[in-house]
Amino acid sequence: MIHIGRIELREIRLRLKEPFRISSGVCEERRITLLELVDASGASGWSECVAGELPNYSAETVETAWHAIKTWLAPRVLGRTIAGPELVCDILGRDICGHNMAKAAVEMGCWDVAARLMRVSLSRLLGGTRDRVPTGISIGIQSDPDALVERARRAVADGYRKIKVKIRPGADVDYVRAARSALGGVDLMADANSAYRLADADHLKQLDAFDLIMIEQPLGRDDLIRHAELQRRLRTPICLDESITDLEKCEDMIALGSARIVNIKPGRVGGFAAAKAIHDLCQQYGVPVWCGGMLESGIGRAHNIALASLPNFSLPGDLSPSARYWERDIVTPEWTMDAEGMVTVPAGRIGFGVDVDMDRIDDLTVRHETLHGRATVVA
Ligand code: OSB
Ligand code: MG
Repeated sequence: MIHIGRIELREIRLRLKEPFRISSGVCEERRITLLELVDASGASGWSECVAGELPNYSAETVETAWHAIKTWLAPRVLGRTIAGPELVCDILGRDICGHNMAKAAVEMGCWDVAARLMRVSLSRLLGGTRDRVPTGISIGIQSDPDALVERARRAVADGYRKIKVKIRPGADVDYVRAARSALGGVDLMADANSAYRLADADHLKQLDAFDLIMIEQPLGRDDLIRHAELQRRLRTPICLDESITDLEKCEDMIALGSARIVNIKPGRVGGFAAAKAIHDLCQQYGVPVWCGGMLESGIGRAHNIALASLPNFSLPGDLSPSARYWERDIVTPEWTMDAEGMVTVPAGRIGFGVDVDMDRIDDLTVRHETLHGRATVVA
Protein backbone atom coordinates (compact mmCIF):
# COMPACT_ATOMS: atom_id res chain seq x y z
CA MET A 1 0.00 0.00 0.00
CA ILE A 2 1.51 3.33 -0.99
CA HIS A 3 0.12 6.79 -0.41
CA ILE A 4 2.28 9.58 -1.81
CA GLY A 5 1.54 12.84 -0.02
CA ARG A 6 4.14 15.05 -1.66
CA ILE A 7 6.66 15.04 -4.48
CA GLU A 8 9.76 17.25 -4.40
CA LEU A 9 10.74 17.96 -7.99
CA ARG A 10 14.27 19.24 -8.51
CA GLU A 11 16.57 19.98 -11.40
CA ILE A 12 20.29 19.69 -10.81
CA ARG A 13 23.23 20.35 -13.13
CA LEU A 14 26.08 17.87 -13.24
CA ARG A 15 29.10 18.31 -15.51
CA LEU A 16 30.41 15.19 -17.28
CA LYS A 17 34.14 14.49 -16.93
CA GLU A 18 34.37 14.12 -20.70
CA PRO A 19 31.89 15.35 -23.34
CA PHE A 20 29.65 12.56 -24.65
CA ARG A 21 29.03 12.73 -28.40
CA ILE A 22 26.46 10.55 -30.20
CA SER A 23 25.36 10.74 -33.84
CA SER A 24 22.70 13.34 -33.06
CA GLY A 25 24.50 15.68 -30.67
CA VAL A 26 26.91 16.21 -27.80
CA CYS A 27 26.36 16.56 -24.04
CA GLU A 28 28.84 18.24 -21.70
CA GLU A 29 26.68 19.00 -18.72
CA ARG A 30 23.64 16.98 -17.71
CA ARG A 31 20.44 18.64 -16.59
CA ILE A 32 19.01 15.98 -14.31
CA THR A 33 15.47 15.93 -12.92
CA LEU A 34 15.13 14.25 -9.54
CA LEU A 35 11.95 13.22 -7.74
CA GLU A 36 11.63 12.63 -4.04
CA LEU A 37 8.28 10.94 -3.33
CA VAL A 38 7.22 11.25 0.29
CA ASP A 39 4.78 8.62 1.54
CA ALA A 40 2.16 9.35 4.19
CA SER A 41 4.10 7.10 6.56
CA GLY A 42 7.12 9.40 6.22
CA ALA A 43 9.16 7.02 4.07
CA SER A 44 10.53 8.62 0.95
CA GLY A 45 11.61 7.16 -2.36
CA TRP A 46 13.72 8.69 -5.10
CA SER A 47 13.84 8.56 -8.85
CA GLU A 48 15.50 10.30 -11.77
CA CYS A 49 13.90 11.34 -15.04
CA VAL A 50 16.16 10.45 -17.98
CA ALA A 51 14.71 12.97 -20.45
CA GLY A 52 17.58 14.81 -22.09
CA GLU A 53 18.50 18.41 -22.67
CA LEU A 54 17.46 18.19 -26.34
CA PRO A 55 14.81 16.11 -28.16
CA ASN A 56 17.48 14.19 -30.12
CA TYR A 57 17.12 10.73 -28.54
CA SER A 58 13.35 10.90 -28.04
CA ALA A 59 10.77 13.67 -28.28
CA GLU A 60 10.97 14.27 -24.53
CA THR A 61 13.19 16.87 -22.90
CA VAL A 62 13.82 18.13 -19.37
CA GLU A 63 11.18 20.81 -19.97
CA THR A 64 8.47 18.56 -21.40
CA ALA A 65 9.00 15.98 -18.65
CA TRP A 66 8.81 18.63 -15.93
CA HIS A 67 5.55 19.88 -17.43
CA ALA A 68 4.09 16.37 -17.81
CA ILE A 69 5.00 15.32 -14.28
CA LYS A 70 3.65 18.47 -12.71
CA THR A 71 0.50 18.86 -14.80
CA TRP A 72 -0.77 15.36 -15.57
CA LEU A 73 1.22 12.60 -13.89
CA ALA A 74 1.96 13.54 -10.29
CA PRO A 75 -1.73 14.47 -9.70
CA ARG A 76 -2.65 10.88 -10.62
CA VAL A 77 -0.73 9.41 -7.68
CA LEU A 78 -0.67 12.23 -5.11
CA GLY A 79 -3.06 11.82 -2.21
CA ARG A 80 -4.26 8.46 -3.43
CA THR A 81 -3.90 5.03 -1.83
CA ILE A 82 -2.48 2.54 -4.32
CA ALA A 83 -2.36 -1.19 -3.49
CA GLY A 84 1.03 -1.80 -5.10
CA PRO A 85 3.64 -0.23 -7.41
CA GLU A 86 2.78 -2.64 -10.23
CA LEU A 87 -0.51 -0.73 -10.66
CA VAL A 88 1.08 2.69 -11.21
CA CYS A 89 1.94 2.06 -14.88
CA ASP A 90 -1.75 1.70 -15.81
CA ILE A 91 -2.79 4.58 -13.57
CA LEU A 92 -0.39 6.88 -15.44
CA GLY A 93 -1.02 5.38 -18.86
CA ARG A 94 -4.77 5.73 -19.12
CA ASP A 95 -5.62 8.45 -21.65
CA ILE A 96 -2.17 10.04 -21.49
CA CYS A 97 -0.15 9.39 -24.64
CA GLY A 98 3.62 9.26 -24.73
CA HIS A 99 5.78 11.02 -22.10
CA ASN A 100 7.30 7.65 -21.17
CA MET A 101 10.32 9.14 -19.40
CA ALA A 102 8.13 11.40 -17.28
CA LYS A 103 5.82 8.47 -16.48
CA ALA A 104 8.80 6.27 -15.65
CA ALA A 105 10.17 8.79 -13.17
CA VAL A 106 6.92 8.75 -11.20
CA GLU A 107 6.44 5.00 -11.54
CA MET A 108 9.99 4.03 -10.56
CA GLY A 109 9.83 6.35 -7.58
CA CYS A 110 6.69 4.49 -6.43
CA TRP A 111 8.58 1.17 -6.67
CA ASP A 112 11.35 2.64 -4.52
CA VAL A 113 8.82 3.86 -1.95
CA ALA A 114 7.19 0.40 -1.92
CA ALA A 115 10.55 -1.33 -1.40
CA ARG A 116 11.30 0.93 1.56
CA LEU A 117 7.85 0.39 3.07
CA MET A 118 8.21 -3.38 2.66
CA ARG A 119 11.80 -3.20 3.97
CA VAL A 120 13.17 -5.15 1.00
CA SER A 121 15.72 -4.21 -1.62
CA LEU A 122 14.47 -2.74 -4.87
CA SER A 123 16.35 -5.51 -6.69
CA ARG A 124 14.45 -8.27 -4.95
CA LEU A 125 11.10 -6.45 -5.16
CA LEU A 126 11.56 -6.32 -8.94
CA GLY A 127 12.41 -10.03 -9.11
CA GLY A 128 16.17 -9.66 -9.30
CA THR A 129 18.23 -12.74 -8.58
CA ARG A 130 21.86 -11.63 -9.03
CA ASP A 131 24.24 -10.09 -6.53
CA ARG A 132 26.65 -8.70 -9.15
CA VAL A 133 26.00 -7.44 -12.66
CA PRO A 134 28.50 -7.28 -15.55
CA THR A 135 29.36 -3.82 -16.77
CA GLY A 136 30.14 -2.30 -20.13
CA ILE A 137 31.16 1.17 -21.24
CA SER A 138 29.61 3.36 -23.91
CA ILE A 139 32.29 5.51 -25.55
CA GLY A 140 31.17 8.65 -27.36
CA ILE A 141 32.32 9.55 -30.87
CA GLN A 142 35.98 10.64 -30.70
CA SER A 143 37.89 13.06 -32.92
CA ASP A 144 39.62 10.24 -34.86
CA PRO A 145 40.17 6.46 -34.73
CA ASP A 146 43.42 6.81 -32.75
CA ALA A 147 41.64 8.75 -30.02
CA LEU A 148 39.00 6.01 -29.88
CA VAL A 149 41.66 3.30 -29.59
CA GLU A 150 43.33 5.18 -26.77
CA ARG A 151 40.02 5.59 -24.88
CA ALA A 152 38.93 2.00 -25.52
CA ARG A 153 42.30 0.55 -24.39
CA ARG A 154 41.90 2.40 -21.11
CA ALA A 155 38.40 0.94 -20.70
CA VAL A 156 39.60 -2.61 -21.32
CA ALA A 157 42.38 -2.10 -18.76
CA ASP A 158 39.77 -0.87 -16.26
CA GLY A 159 37.97 -4.21 -16.57
CA TYR A 160 34.87 -3.36 -18.60
CA ARG A 161 33.31 -6.50 -20.06
CA LYS A 162 31.82 -4.89 -23.15
CA ILE A 163 33.04 -1.94 -25.21
CA LYS A 164 30.38 0.00 -27.08
CA VAL A 165 31.48 2.67 -29.52
CA LYS A 166 29.17 5.31 -30.88
CA ILE A 167 29.19 5.63 -34.67
CA ARG A 168 27.75 7.92 -37.34
CA PRO A 169 28.26 8.25 -41.10
CA GLY A 170 31.85 9.44 -41.52
CA ALA A 171 32.94 7.97 -38.18
CA ASP A 172 32.13 4.28 -38.48
CA VAL A 173 34.02 1.62 -40.46
CA ASP A 174 37.51 3.10 -39.89
CA TYR A 175 36.80 3.63 -36.19
CA VAL A 176 35.46 0.12 -35.64
CA ARG A 177 38.30 -1.44 -37.65
CA ALA A 178 40.87 0.44 -35.56
CA ALA A 179 39.16 -0.57 -32.30
CA ARG A 180 38.93 -4.22 -33.30
CA SER A 181 42.56 -4.49 -34.41
CA ALA A 182 43.84 -2.71 -31.28
CA LEU A 183 41.67 -4.56 -28.76
CA GLY A 184 41.79 -8.14 -30.02
CA GLY A 185 38.92 -10.41 -29.01
CA VAL A 186 37.04 -8.23 -26.52
CA ASP A 187 33.24 -7.99 -26.74
CA LEU A 188 32.85 -4.99 -29.02
CA MET A 189 29.69 -3.35 -30.38
CA ALA A 190 28.59 -0.17 -32.14
CA ASP A 191 25.62 2.13 -31.49
CA ALA A 192 24.41 4.36 -34.34
CA ASN A 193 21.46 6.07 -32.60
CA SER A 194 19.38 5.96 -35.80
CA ALA A 195 21.98 7.65 -38.00
CA TYR A 196 21.50 5.43 -41.08
CA ARG A 197 18.89 4.63 -43.74
CA LEU A 198 18.12 1.25 -45.26
CA ALA A 199 19.91 2.52 -48.39
CA ASP A 200 23.11 2.35 -46.29
CA ALA A 201 22.81 -1.44 -45.92
CA ASP A 202 25.83 -2.19 -48.13
CA HIS A 203 27.90 0.32 -46.22
CA LEU A 204 26.84 -1.16 -42.86
CA LYS A 205 27.59 -4.63 -44.18
CA GLN A 206 31.29 -3.74 -43.98
CA LEU A 207 30.92 -3.90 -40.18
CA ASP A 208 30.22 -7.65 -40.48
CA ALA A 209 33.99 -8.09 -40.88
CA PHE A 210 34.70 -7.04 -37.29
CA ASP A 211 32.75 -9.68 -35.32
CA LEU A 212 30.72 -7.16 -33.36
CA ILE A 213 28.50 -8.75 -30.75
CA MET A 214 25.75 -6.45 -32.06
CA ILE A 215 24.97 -3.17 -33.82
CA GLU A 216 22.53 -1.01 -31.87
CA GLN A 217 19.73 0.99 -33.47
CA PRO A 218 21.17 1.58 -36.95
CA LEU A 219 17.88 2.89 -38.43
CA GLY A 220 15.02 5.14 -37.34
CA ARG A 221 12.95 4.59 -34.23
CA ASP A 222 9.77 3.69 -36.16
CA ASP A 223 11.59 1.52 -38.71
CA LEU A 224 10.80 -2.00 -37.44
CA ILE A 225 10.09 -3.22 -40.97
CA ARG A 226 13.26 -1.70 -42.40
CA HIS A 227 15.30 -3.09 -39.49
CA ALA A 228 13.93 -6.55 -40.37
CA GLU A 229 15.13 -6.10 -43.94
CA LEU A 230 18.52 -4.87 -42.72
CA GLN A 231 18.82 -7.79 -40.28
CA ARG A 232 18.27 -10.23 -43.16
CA ARG A 233 21.24 -8.63 -44.93
CA LEU A 234 23.64 -8.44 -41.96
CA ARG A 235 25.44 -11.24 -40.17
CA THR A 236 25.91 -8.99 -37.12
CA PRO A 237 22.93 -9.17 -34.73
CA ILE A 238 20.90 -5.97 -34.54
CA CYS A 239 19.95 -4.69 -31.07
CA LEU A 240 17.12 -2.19 -30.73
CA ASP A 241 17.08 0.72 -28.29
CA GLU A 242 15.02 3.76 -29.43
CA SER A 243 12.48 1.57 -31.29
CA ILE A 244 11.33 -0.42 -28.25
CA THR A 245 9.06 2.03 -26.46
CA ASP A 246 6.61 -0.55 -25.10
CA LEU A 247 5.85 -4.28 -24.90
CA GLU A 248 3.92 -4.27 -28.18
CA LYS A 249 6.90 -2.86 -30.09
CA CYS A 250 8.98 -5.70 -28.70
CA GLU A 251 6.35 -8.23 -29.81
CA ASP A 252 6.43 -6.68 -33.28
CA MET A 253 10.23 -6.78 -33.32
CA ILE A 254 10.18 -10.50 -32.55
CA ALA A 255 7.40 -11.24 -35.06
CA LEU A 256 9.12 -9.27 -37.83
CA GLY A 257 12.69 -10.34 -37.06
CA SER A 258 13.78 -6.71 -36.75
CA ALA A 259 16.49 -7.51 -34.19
CA ARG A 260 17.93 -10.33 -32.10
CA ILE A 261 18.81 -8.42 -28.90
CA VAL A 262 17.04 -5.71 -26.88
CA ASN A 263 18.50 -2.82 -24.89
CA ILE A 264 16.04 -2.20 -22.04
CA LYS A 265 15.99 1.28 -20.52
CA PRO A 266 13.20 1.61 -17.98
CA GLY A 267 12.86 5.33 -18.70
CA ARG A 268 12.26 4.76 -22.41
CA VAL A 269 9.44 2.22 -21.83
CA GLY A 270 7.59 4.07 -19.06
CA GLY A 271 8.99 2.37 -15.98
CA PHE A 272 9.74 -0.90 -14.25
CA ALA A 273 6.45 -2.72 -14.95
CA ALA A 274 6.93 -2.31 -18.72
CA ALA A 275 10.66 -3.09 -18.45
CA LYS A 276 9.86 -6.31 -16.58
CA ALA A 277 7.20 -7.29 -19.12
CA ILE A 278 9.69 -6.78 -21.97
CA HIS A 279 12.33 -8.73 -20.04
CA ASP A 280 9.89 -11.63 -19.53
CA LEU A 281 8.74 -11.64 -23.16
CA CYS A 282 12.32 -11.71 -24.39
CA GLN A 283 13.20 -14.50 -21.98
CA GLN A 284 10.29 -16.54 -23.33
CA TYR A 285 11.56 -16.07 -26.90
CA GLY A 286 15.24 -16.61 -26.12
CA VAL A 287 16.10 -12.97 -26.91
CA PRO A 288 18.97 -11.70 -24.72
CA VAL A 289 18.52 -8.29 -23.10
CA TRP A 290 20.84 -5.84 -21.39
CA CYS A 291 20.26 -2.66 -19.44
CA GLY A 292 21.05 0.55 -21.28
CA GLY A 293 21.99 3.87 -19.72
CA MET A 294 21.18 7.55 -20.19
CA LEU A 295 24.18 9.11 -18.42
CA GLU A 296 22.30 8.86 -15.14
CA SER A 297 23.42 10.15 -11.78
CA GLY A 298 23.81 7.65 -8.96
CA ILE A 299 20.04 7.65 -8.39
CA GLY A 300 19.01 6.58 -11.89
CA ARG A 301 21.96 4.19 -11.86
CA ALA A 302 20.63 2.60 -8.66
CA HIS A 303 17.34 1.87 -10.44
CA ASN A 304 19.14 0.44 -13.49
CA ILE A 305 21.35 -1.80 -11.38
CA ALA A 306 18.35 -3.18 -9.51
CA LEU A 307 16.65 -3.92 -12.84
CA ALA A 308 19.79 -5.46 -14.33
CA SER A 309 19.81 -8.04 -11.52
CA LEU A 310 16.86 -9.84 -13.20
CA PRO A 311 17.84 -13.20 -14.74
CA ASN A 312 17.54 -12.49 -18.50
CA PHE A 313 19.88 -9.46 -18.37
CA SER A 314 22.51 -11.80 -19.74
CA LEU A 315 24.76 -9.24 -21.45
CA PRO A 316 26.78 -6.46 -19.77
CA GLY A 317 24.80 -3.24 -19.34
CA ASP A 318 25.79 0.40 -19.90
CA LEU A 319 26.16 0.67 -16.13
CA SER A 320 29.54 2.26 -15.67
CA PRO A 321 30.68 3.30 -12.18
CA SER A 322 30.11 6.87 -10.94
CA ALA A 323 33.72 7.93 -11.53
CA ARG A 324 33.39 7.28 -15.29
CA TYR A 325 30.91 10.16 -15.51
CA TRP A 326 31.33 12.58 -12.59
CA GLU A 327 33.98 14.17 -10.41
CA ARG A 328 31.59 13.48 -7.56
CA ASP A 329 28.24 11.65 -7.65
CA ILE A 330 25.12 12.49 -5.61
CA VAL A 331 24.97 9.18 -3.72
CA THR A 332 27.13 7.55 -1.08
CA PRO A 333 28.83 5.25 -1.46
CA GLU A 334 29.40 6.02 -5.13
CA TRP A 335 28.88 3.19 -7.62
CA THR A 336 32.09 1.27 -8.22
CA MET A 337 33.18 -1.56 -10.47
CA ASP A 338 35.62 -4.31 -9.48
CA ALA A 339 38.58 -5.44 -11.59
CA GLU A 340 36.38 -8.11 -13.22
CA GLY A 341 34.03 -5.43 -14.49
CA MET A 342 31.23 -6.28 -12.05
CA VAL A 343 29.02 -3.90 -10.05
CA THR A 344 27.67 -5.20 -6.76
CA VAL A 345 23.87 -5.12 -6.37
CA PRO A 346 23.06 -3.94 -2.82
CA ALA A 347 20.48 -6.72 -2.55
CA GLY A 348 20.82 -6.93 1.22
CA ARG A 349 19.88 -3.28 1.79
CA ILE A 350 16.47 -1.68 1.88
CA GLY A 351 15.42 0.26 -1.23
CA PHE A 352 18.06 0.88 -3.88
CA GLY A 353 20.84 0.51 -1.39
CA VAL A 354 22.84 3.74 -1.54
CA ASP A 355 22.27 6.97 0.37
CA VAL A 356 21.23 10.19 -1.32
CA ASP A 357 23.69 13.02 -0.60
CA MET A 358 21.21 15.77 0.28
CA ASP A 359 23.85 18.47 0.83
CA ARG A 360 25.36 17.81 -2.57
CA ILE A 361 21.92 17.85 -4.21
CA ASP A 362 21.09 21.16 -2.51
CA ASP A 363 24.34 22.62 -3.85
CA LEU A 364 23.57 21.49 -7.40
CA THR A 365 19.86 22.40 -7.48
CA VAL A 366 18.83 25.11 -9.95
CA ARG A 367 15.04 24.63 -9.73
CA HIS A 368 12.76 23.14 -7.07
CA GLU A 369 8.98 22.73 -6.82
CA THR A 370 6.88 20.91 -4.24
CA LEU A 371 3.85 19.09 -5.62
CA HIS A 372 0.96 18.36 -3.26
CA GLY A 373 -2.18 16.33 -3.80
CA ARG A 374 -5.52 18.00 -3.62
CA ALA A 375 -7.06 17.70 -0.18
CA THR A 376 -10.28 16.45 -1.73
CA VAL A 377 -10.62 14.91 -5.13
CA VAL A 378 -13.09 16.89 -7.19
CA ALA A 379 -15.08 14.60 -9.45
O1 OSB B 1 21.88 5.25 -27.15
O2 OSB B 1 22.37 4.18 -25.41
C1 OSB B 1 22.24 5.26 -25.98
C2 OSB B 1 23.35 8.12 -23.72
C3 OSB B 1 22.43 9.08 -24.05
C4 OSB B 1 21.50 8.81 -25.01
C5 OSB B 1 21.48 7.57 -25.65
C6 OSB B 1 22.39 6.59 -25.31
C7 OSB B 1 23.37 6.88 -24.35
C8 OSB B 1 24.43 5.96 -23.97
C9 OSB B 1 25.01 6.18 -22.61
O3 OSB B 1 24.90 5.12 -24.70
C10 OSB B 1 25.27 4.95 -21.83
C11 OSB B 1 25.62 5.29 -20.40
O4 OSB B 1 24.76 5.82 -19.67
O5 OSB B 1 26.75 5.02 -20.02
MG1 MG C 1 21.55 3.27 -27.73
